[in-house]
Amino acid sequence: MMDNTRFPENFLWGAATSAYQIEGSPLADGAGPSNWHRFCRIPGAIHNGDTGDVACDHYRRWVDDVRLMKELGLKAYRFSIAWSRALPDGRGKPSEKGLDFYRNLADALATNGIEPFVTLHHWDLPTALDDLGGWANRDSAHWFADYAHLIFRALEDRVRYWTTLNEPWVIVDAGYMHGVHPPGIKSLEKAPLAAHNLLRAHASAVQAFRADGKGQIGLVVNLEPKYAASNALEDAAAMARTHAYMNRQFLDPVFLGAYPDELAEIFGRDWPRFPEDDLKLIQEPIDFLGINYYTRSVVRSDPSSPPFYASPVPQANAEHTEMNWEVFPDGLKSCLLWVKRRYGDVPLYVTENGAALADSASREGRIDDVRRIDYFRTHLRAAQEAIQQGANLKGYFAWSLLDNFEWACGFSKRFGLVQVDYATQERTPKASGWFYRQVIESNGAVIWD
Ligand code: IFM
Repeated sequence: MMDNTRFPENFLWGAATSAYQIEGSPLADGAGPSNWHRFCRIPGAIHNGDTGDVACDHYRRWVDDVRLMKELGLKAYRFSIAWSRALPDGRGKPSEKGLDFYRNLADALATNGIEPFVTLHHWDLPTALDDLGGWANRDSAHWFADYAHLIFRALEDRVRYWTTLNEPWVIVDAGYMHGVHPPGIKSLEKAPLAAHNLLRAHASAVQAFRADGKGQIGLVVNLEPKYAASNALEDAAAMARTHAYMNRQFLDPVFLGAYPDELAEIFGRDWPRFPEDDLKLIQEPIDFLGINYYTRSVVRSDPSSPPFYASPVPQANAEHTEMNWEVFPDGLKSCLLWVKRRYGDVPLYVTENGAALADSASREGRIDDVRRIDYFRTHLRAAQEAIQQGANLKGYFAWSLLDNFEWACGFSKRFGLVQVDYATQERTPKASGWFYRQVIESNGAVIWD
């Protein structure tokens, strides 16, 4: 009989980060600039004019950071590769120094018994490729497959878990629909092209992996359950449109071979006719799915708000994080079970989950982030309930190991298990970091205390 207070045996407990958010030294050792390096220089683009030029200085402090992971008892570490460190121009000649950074990191993780869980692309595209149209250019699928192949070969003996893209929906929605991330475009025409090319890129990289890669490979999506504000038909239809756009746009093609019909309705005459062969390619089977979960949203019909004709309904009485995201643990359970119902019994990982909160230190310097502990506790309970109801969940990664550069919000939001003092780069594990160590040590039992 399964012990209901623990997670399955060999459950992979980890924490996650991404390259641009923590590394700093973006041009060191011959690396090329990325789209984020350039975007941060646009006046007004990033809160407070912050940049990833230093961030957590992880590029120079990675040895200490691995020691910290060990101290926190992590079994796995999810990090991403900066494409323009490996290939300064995005294509062509690789940089051995850039590749060595990740080889050394993976070796140090192995020495400390920590499983590397590698993301190939977490939003930082080389500017050389951005200049060619980025993900709106059909060739991006080939650029990505070649880059992926290079990384598979460089790290093949060191890495067993791979993911292609992190949150392609955010790349498209923030970068090509609303222009608040690079490339800063607002285009109903380019957004579906970028989404489609991201899926082609993902599948082409999986094919390259099948040719000679070792281990397992998956895709990471961010899911946010949508609830209708009322039983009215218009609200249900508004909910279905936002659900199709955010949650089904990437998963339906991968698992079912077709885009949701609602997308053609949303994009109207800008919705392209995609070649059948592309949809076959996109169905290339994956070994697991990574789900990033933070919140839910409640929506209502809104005739004044094209192209979705839907608006979010604020939940005034609910608890919210500093991102103004509602704390809604049950949504994690819903997502895990929804994926199983709709797409089948694919192995799942929660590849990100966490809360941005305004932490304050006690006079002795302790950071008693009880609200973050509560966030982890309630979300892990929801994850365990999902497992009991049949979700094939294999691991969980807290977002994030360190406070870091939160994209357009700069350094104003703190998600870390470990506090970073950006003036001195001093790292201080928060109470949530020590709590998470107990979670790992007890294989989840402490979440019920
Ligand atoms: O910081 C981000 C991360 O890069 C992608 N997922 C959501 C996190 C919090 O916004």
